[in-house]
Amino acid sequence: GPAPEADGPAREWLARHADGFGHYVDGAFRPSTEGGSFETFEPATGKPLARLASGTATDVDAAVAAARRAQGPWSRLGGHGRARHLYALARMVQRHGRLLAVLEAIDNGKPIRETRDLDVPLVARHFYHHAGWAQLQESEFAGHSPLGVVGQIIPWNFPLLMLAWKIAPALALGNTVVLKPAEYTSLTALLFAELASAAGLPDGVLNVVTGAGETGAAIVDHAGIDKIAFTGSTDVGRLIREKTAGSGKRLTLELGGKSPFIVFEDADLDAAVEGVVDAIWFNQGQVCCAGSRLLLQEGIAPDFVRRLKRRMEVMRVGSPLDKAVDMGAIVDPVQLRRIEDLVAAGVREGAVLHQAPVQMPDGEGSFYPPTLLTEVHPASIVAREEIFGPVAVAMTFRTPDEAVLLANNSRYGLAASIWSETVGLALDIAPKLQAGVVWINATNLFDAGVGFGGYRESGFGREGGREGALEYLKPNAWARRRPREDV
Ligand code: TXE
Repeated sequence: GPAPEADGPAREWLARHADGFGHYVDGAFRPSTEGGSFETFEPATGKPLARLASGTATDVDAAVAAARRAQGPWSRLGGHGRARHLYALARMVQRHGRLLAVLEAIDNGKPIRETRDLDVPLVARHFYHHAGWAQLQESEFAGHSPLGVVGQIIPWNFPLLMLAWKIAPALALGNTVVLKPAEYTSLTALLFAELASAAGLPDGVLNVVTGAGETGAAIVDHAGIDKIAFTGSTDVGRLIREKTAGSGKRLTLELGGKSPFIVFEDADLDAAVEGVVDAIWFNQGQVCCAGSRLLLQEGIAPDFVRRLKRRMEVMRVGSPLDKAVDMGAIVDPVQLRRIEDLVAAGVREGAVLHQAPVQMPDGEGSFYPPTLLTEVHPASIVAREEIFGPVAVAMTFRTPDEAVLLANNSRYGLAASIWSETVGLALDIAPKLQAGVVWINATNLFDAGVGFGGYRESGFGREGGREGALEYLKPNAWARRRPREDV
């Protein structure tokens, strides 16, 4: 196969920070006020990777104060002025794309092929897209103003992409940010902050405070924050909703999913098999909108499962820096254990386990093979719970109506994917699915211009496009007294 991706520059960057990272507040890195820190590990090897500062309420307070000072000038810069900065951030991501892609692969465990060809290009595109909204702000959103200081808490499955989804619209529309990356994967956010300073982003516009759940809670509780935007687990989302109720803070939540992937008898089965690969084995299945519930029409179910098992046999699991692998490592041993426990529970409840005999890397890395569970009962735990790993669960249906019922039999409502060569059938089913996004003969497509988000326990609010922009603005009902000559 091809030579592994060169990781020299990323390792050198890490070595320069061997003494540990601080929080990025007001344009510079600062140690944690109480000196607390924690270690992170490389998912593919289990080896220590970096030492990060644990953010306290005092650290959050300093970040909020810096963001508050910066917000007036940032807002007064106007849409065109801010667009210049967003274009600069987009170009900066492209210029340092290789370094960011390698660091993301090392820190998260996802394959370099994905970070290089998807995460990083989508990040750049998100900033370009939102530079456009900044330029259009005065004309498109007349009568709206920025919210102020926003607190943003992101997960570990797409560390840099979730940073972009959060900060690009917030900054474009005149807000300033206090961002907390996930504790497993904070490195690309810290590198981004370092690069943003060098690219001339004014101090205090973006602040990054690292730490675990307590640091996130300190952001949620801070009285000086005007909005919380959260992506993560449904449990933490619920807690944040309770805590912010009545606080006056705006809130958007992007939470879990258990998205249906519906294959009708007349589907292009080869295309649908590739769709499953993308739906559930992309990013090791750690995707909020992963097509994790495979709903197969009875007539093709045995054939489809046969084809899928053959496809599983040629999946390659290995080092994230190997350019030929399809799947890298699971982000952390805790998550790996969660996947193993859920699969074991599924088997106890009667599901049949299919794991291809793919070669797994040696050593202490957190790897898990591509997995399929069949004979899954719709009421069983693996049919209901988000596994957040490379595990598809298959069920069958007879009629289109039954497919809709089964698809909607979930507390979530993030995404859905329909596979059929009959356009009339697909278009009939699509609006009946309770999902924030429905793909037809496709899956996992993202566009900076299209609002992404869920219903029900998948959360509320949209990210991307016009709807996403409005989540960072407030409407003003005001009128100026007209001078006499206007009357
Ligand atoms: O999520 P958490 P975890 C799901 C997925 C996964 C499970 C657990 O099923 O297996 O959640 O993952 C911060 N106040 N998803 O435990 O804890 C935390 O530090 C404020 C789906 O890692 O929700 C991190 O920055 N913040 C999901 C962020 O919340 C708090 C992506 C997300 O971590 C906090 C991730 C608190 N009390 C997990 N506690 C998706 N929809 O994509 C934690 N955090």
